[in-house]
Amino acid sequence: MCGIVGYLGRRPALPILLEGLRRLEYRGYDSAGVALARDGRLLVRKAAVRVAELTRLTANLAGSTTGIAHTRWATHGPATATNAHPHTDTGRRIAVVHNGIIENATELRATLSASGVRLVSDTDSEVLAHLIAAAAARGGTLTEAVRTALADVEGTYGLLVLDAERPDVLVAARHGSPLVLGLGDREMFVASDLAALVRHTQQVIYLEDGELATIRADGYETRGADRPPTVVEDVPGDYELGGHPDFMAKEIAEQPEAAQRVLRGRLDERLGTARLDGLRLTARELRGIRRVKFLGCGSAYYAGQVGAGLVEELARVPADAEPAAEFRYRNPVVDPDCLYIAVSQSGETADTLATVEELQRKGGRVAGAVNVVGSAIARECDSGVFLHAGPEISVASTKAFTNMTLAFALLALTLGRVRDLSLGEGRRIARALAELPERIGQVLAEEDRIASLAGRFADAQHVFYLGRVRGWPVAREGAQKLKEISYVHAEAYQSSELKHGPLALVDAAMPSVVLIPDDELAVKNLGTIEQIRARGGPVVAVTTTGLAVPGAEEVVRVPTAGPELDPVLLTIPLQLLAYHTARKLGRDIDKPRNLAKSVTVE
Ligand code: HGA
Repeated sequence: MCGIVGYLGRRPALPILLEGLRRLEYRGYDSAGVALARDGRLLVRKAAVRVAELTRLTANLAGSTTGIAHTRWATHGPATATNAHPHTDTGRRIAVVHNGIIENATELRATLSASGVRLVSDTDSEVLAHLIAAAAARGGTLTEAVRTALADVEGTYGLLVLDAERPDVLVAARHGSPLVLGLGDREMFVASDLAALVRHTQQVIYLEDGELATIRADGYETRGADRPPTVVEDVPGDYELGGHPDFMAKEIAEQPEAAQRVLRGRLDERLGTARLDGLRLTARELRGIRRVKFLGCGSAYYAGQVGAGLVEELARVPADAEPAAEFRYRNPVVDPDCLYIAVSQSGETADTLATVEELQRKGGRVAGAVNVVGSAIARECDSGVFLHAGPEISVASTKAFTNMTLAFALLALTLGRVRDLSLGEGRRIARALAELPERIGQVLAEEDRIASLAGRFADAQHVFYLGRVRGWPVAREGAQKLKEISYVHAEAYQSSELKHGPLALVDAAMPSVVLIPDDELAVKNLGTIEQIRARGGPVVAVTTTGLAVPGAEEVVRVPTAGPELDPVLLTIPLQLLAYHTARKLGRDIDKPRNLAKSVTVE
């Protein structure tokens, strides 16, 4: 999605802005631009180009210490130079960069046009520049002008405003789209994402929703209460490849350490339980929970489905997962005894955030399962579980997905142990969880062998991913991974559904990946392989060591962590299969077409 960077201080702004945009490239974008204030004028360069090209286009723009910059992911109007941000008013006094959607843009455009303003772009965002310029022309501070203009605006925004006549100030406003201020030494940074800041400062202020900040080189002001800066843990290396060919490879490889981080300090092997202090629930309150519902989008939803299985299995509490947007729009019946878990890597997913707000309006109890500390969902839910996966840059989720499933295993264990899960069983699960990071490392050690299978998928038009019960969410996540980064059509089905329709598609050209956890359903899964083989379909079985899998042409094995936790391990080879298929096809792995990392628009 779009990225915003701003700088105000004692150094030349341009290199800092461009470097910031480069750090935000991973989010996906189609055009880029920058505006600087110099000698009372705005210098603007923008085009439907990559940041490297923008750097060439701006080579002659030096000499300003204040500026704003943007990478656009179009929602209104095609990716052209005119539609790229920053947008300016007709007099070129005000420049704005905007993330989000102005919902009443059509009406505002009509009103502006009627008053003689000539709009030059197709975007919703341009109206902001004209409205702010009109307010600024009436006098007062830039902050007042922005506030006045926003009173007429409906929709979502992360907004940063530059006034050519007042280069000592920037104004930032947030409503539904994240913005974070970075505090430097006589310099201030602004960005939509920490990635653009951590090279310069570890001290940040997350703007609250509805907040408007006046930023000067020596600090910032808002109407909100003073708050101490958050000290971020991320370091610049988190945003660098460190010898890996791309971020997805790096993030897959990081999973053993990432898994250790989500478990650290939360497992009690002696008492066979876990501690999730961030949930802020006493044992009695945990016992009072009668249902658990996971809400997320894409991989976060599939991780929630793994979580729901674990909660039902270990705690015998009814649980399910649902796409956050579906839940929100069907006027849900909110159950006061249900624990709702909002799952999001970025913590900024617009659909999930809106779901949290809907739940809170209806008196639901909602906790976050979020990777980014300080993100909107993390702040909106006053309780939750941080995923501690570290920054995830690649659009396709890997380590965050794994950490989601592990966090949910901890939740299931906690809920189980305040109910009927015995000490012995609790200890078995806790031990298996403690060993999981090492087991993940063992799966990763098989990468070359798994990579050798990728050719089968690279040549295929369509691939089935099949699983039942514990294997079903794994199959869904596997299919999702393949389609999003390789663009090979992949569909997941419950193995039991195959013969009720999809089997008609199976032939020699359609490979199937069959998930076979070593559980009581293994025999049934072996039967699924037979059904496919009888129709000439090639089969890659993904299973645990020790289980004989006759019939499959290829077998990928993972060490077992016990039937309950095997889904976590079975996911890892599917990440590698998707990754190596995408590599064989020469795809842009970290930035697949049409997708963005954190989906901050509806
Ligand atoms: N609506 C604006 C900004 C889009 C956006 O925030 N994408 O993530 C536009 O289309 O320019």
